[in-house]
Amino acid sequence: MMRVVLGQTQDIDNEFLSFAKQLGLHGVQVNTPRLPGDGSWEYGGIAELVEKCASQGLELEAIEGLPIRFYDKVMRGLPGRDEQIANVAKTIRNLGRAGVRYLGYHFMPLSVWRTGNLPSGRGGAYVTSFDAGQVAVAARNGTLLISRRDLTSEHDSFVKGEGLRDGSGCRAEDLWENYRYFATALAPVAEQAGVICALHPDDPPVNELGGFPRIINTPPALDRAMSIVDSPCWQVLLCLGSVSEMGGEDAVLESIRVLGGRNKIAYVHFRDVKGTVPSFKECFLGEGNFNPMRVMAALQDAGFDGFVMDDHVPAVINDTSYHHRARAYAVGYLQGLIAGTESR
Ligand SMILES: [Mn+2]
Repeated sequence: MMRVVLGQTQDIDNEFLSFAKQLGLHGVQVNTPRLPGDGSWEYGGIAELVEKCASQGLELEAIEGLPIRFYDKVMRGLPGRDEQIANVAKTIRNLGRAGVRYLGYHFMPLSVWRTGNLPSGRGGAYVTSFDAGQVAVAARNGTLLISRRDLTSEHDSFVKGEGLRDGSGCRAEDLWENYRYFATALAPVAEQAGVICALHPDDPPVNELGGFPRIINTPPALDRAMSIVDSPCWQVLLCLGSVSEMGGEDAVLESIRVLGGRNKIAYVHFRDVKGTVPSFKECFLGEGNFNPMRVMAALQDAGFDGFVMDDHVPAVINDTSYHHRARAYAVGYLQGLIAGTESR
């Protein structure tokens, strides 16, 4: 049975857990938690988080957002990558031992970029946007938004920056080779630990940003990434927002059909945008590129029976930095979709 999980917080406290219970949920996710450990997360810190959730009757379903500094050399193929891989393996084993089933990660050393955050959403809601044609200007003006949860202490994960430049000369095929190295080393560890490593697609899914290639940027690329190792513990964190940015509803339905058919959907970020690369902006569910009901039905028809969750949400009036109001709207929307889908 599909279910909804609440997440995208960096800190799990009792208020967050109460909010999840008030929304009628049984599980939560945490993104880039501040856990003890240098280069890896220690068992004790993970177990404490799991216990904190369990004490409120909630399951910690997933941890995502492996800090970029844990595996930047792996992504870039630099000396020191084997040491980082050994540390990621340690993290995976600690997660498994603590009973966390999913580790979400991405393969973008330069992270998520946006060129705008304006009250241009429905009713004046603040939404972020990306326009490839604006990147150079935003970088020059210092208004480029770069998501670095590992560097900020705010719920809003974006930091303003002049844009990162990468002069390593890494080409797309080099990055694919680095991904192959990463996957080949860690899939067996994940299997042994009983943890599913879940790859988040690139956001924005363009070919290059800051002089560095992006490779997980089309539905076939996701399929390719899943063909590198043959392991039930190597799956996709299907961010529908990122896939919608690639090609709207067609891309979303294709990825659900192809990945779902291979049992490669770990869990789902259920959000949408208006427009596709090179230019899109975020929005509320139901006004974006895809029909949410068709997409939820496609997930069910593909045999997916895991969890879907909130991701980025527009900022509405008087909301908190965590966006409780907008998240409650998204969660309620998803619960309604699931109820509707299952009563077909
Ligand atoms: Mn996402």
